[in-house]
Amino acid sequence: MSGRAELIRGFYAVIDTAYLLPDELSLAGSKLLKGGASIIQLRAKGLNGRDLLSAAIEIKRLAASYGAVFIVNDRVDIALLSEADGVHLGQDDIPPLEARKALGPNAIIGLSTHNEGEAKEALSRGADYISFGPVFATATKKDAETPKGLPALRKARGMTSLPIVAIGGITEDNMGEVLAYGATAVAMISEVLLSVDTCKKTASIISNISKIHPSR
Ligand code: 3NM
Repeated sequence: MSGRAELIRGFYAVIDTAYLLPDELSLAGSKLLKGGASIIQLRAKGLNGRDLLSAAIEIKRLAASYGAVFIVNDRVDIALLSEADGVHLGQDDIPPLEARKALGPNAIIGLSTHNEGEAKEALSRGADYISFGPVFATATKKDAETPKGLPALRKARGMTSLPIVAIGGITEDNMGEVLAYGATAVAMISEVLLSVDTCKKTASIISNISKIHPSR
């Protein structure tokens, strides 16, 4: 397990090709970072390897200049080549322990979970943090499972000592409840990327999280 997992808390930003064209990815990264994001994941389903790697290298450079953590979704190869801080893996992706062999002991490795059993197993599978979702209904992930709800998030909290990034339908309005039910961090995609001003929205979310939960 990486000692850097404690960096996973508060607002977890995601740059997603669900809402951005390939040439908009790094600009979105700058806006999120200017707004104060300290964790940024690049989630680019369907982007070819060449374009994905070049976006990852650029966003890693930007994130590093702000001292922010940069995580690549799914792709261990792109995480390695872009010198990302970590990778976020689905249940059916390369297993976390195998990803660690490639990325090394300091890599921050996240694992998507959708039920109590997956949350419980994540630590022994080598994850540094888990995501749990979808907490609420989401239009962003087409194959998302049915919403799990806040009580399921609380149960997942009871199953693991790892940081939990809640995801799915989270907004600035409901994030306080999500944190109260045990999330260590809140991931929001459409709420931020579809907002009129991504930078201001990010700053507002971060300022509100620190008011609700000064420790996050
Ligand atoms: N993963 P939004 S839900 C990428 O349940 C993703 O694991 C999920 O997008 C999971 O903040 C989701 O726009 C989409 O609802 C989250």
